[in-house]
Amino acid sequence: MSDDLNEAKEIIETYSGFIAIVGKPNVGKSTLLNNLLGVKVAPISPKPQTTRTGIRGIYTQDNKQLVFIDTPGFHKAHDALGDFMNRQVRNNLEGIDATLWLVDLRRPPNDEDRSVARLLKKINDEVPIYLIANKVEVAKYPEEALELYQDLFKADRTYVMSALNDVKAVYALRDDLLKIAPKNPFFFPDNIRSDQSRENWAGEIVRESAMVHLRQELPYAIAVVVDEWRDPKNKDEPIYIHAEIWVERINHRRMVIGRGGKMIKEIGRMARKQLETLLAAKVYLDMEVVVHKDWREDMNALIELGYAG
Ligand SMILES: Nc1nc2c(ncn2[C@@H]2O[C@H](COP(=O)(O)OP(=O)(O)OP(=O)(O)O)[C@@H](O)[C@H]2O)c(=O)[nH]1
Ligand SMILES: [Mg+2]
Repeated sequence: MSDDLNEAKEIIETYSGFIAIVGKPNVGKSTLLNNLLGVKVAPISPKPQTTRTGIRGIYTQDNKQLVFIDTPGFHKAHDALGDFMNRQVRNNLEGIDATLWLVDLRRPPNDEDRSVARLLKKINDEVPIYLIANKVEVAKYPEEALELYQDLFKADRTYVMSALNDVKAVYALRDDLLKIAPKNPFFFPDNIRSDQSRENWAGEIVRESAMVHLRQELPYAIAVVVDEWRDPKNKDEPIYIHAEIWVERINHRRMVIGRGGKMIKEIGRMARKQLETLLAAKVYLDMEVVVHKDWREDMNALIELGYAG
């Protein structure tokens, strides 16, 4: 083969790897995913169990591609939705090239961390597992906590960071992961950042806002379906998005709407602002609160929402 041909062959050689992000609820998995990508693909909230499905976020740099899989927080399930979420974690640990195990350095490990560690022990030995010790900037005893996590499971590497604030640390992790991506064709086109439809993505932004605003059990009794998205004919007009907010009972509906519609207005305002910033366009967000009795235990409803299988 001539030198020219050798060179050409090198240029088209591609590397691509699947990387799972796992940990108990609320440790910062989705925050890390969004910051690894530099765009918001996954919802984030201060409440546990925000992420419900395995969301793929894709990062491409030259001839290398990383496919990150953000998983729901692994937890003790209490209903069919919780079972589905835990299954999403287990299923996404197959066929991967590396795992990022996130923990919250503010506290020592608890039972949920111990269940995650048991899950990690079942992963094929050849797959590297990186311990990401997160929230270091707000941890009082980071060294002591880190030691306890390291005792739980012997990871191949450890990164101590703030996924929220320390972009440099996040990018250093990303650079290391680019180095271990195996030789593979790209699994996604190089301009794609997520495998979600735009409707699903917008629904997650609305659900994120609902989770932030609602209290007690209510955030968990909500699902959002975007069933209409209309791009405007003329650029000065807004994008029209219709979102159904599902609740389990009539009294939930009352609480989501709030006195004089105050709560739904707040939820809508925050969601619309986010959508407008992320889409760099005006958005008309039309929301409707619908009662689907006990949808979290209703297999047909779970299938319709994509929370089954
Ligand atoms: N101080 C601090 N807060 C963080 C950091 N990373 C994430 N958070 C916050 O922790 C909360 C949970 O973050 P998420 O990214 O939704 O956590 P998650 O692990 O995806 O949660 P689930 O989807 O519920 O399992 C949010 O309020 C984040 O802003 C960090 O490095 N430092
Ligand atoms: Mg999450």
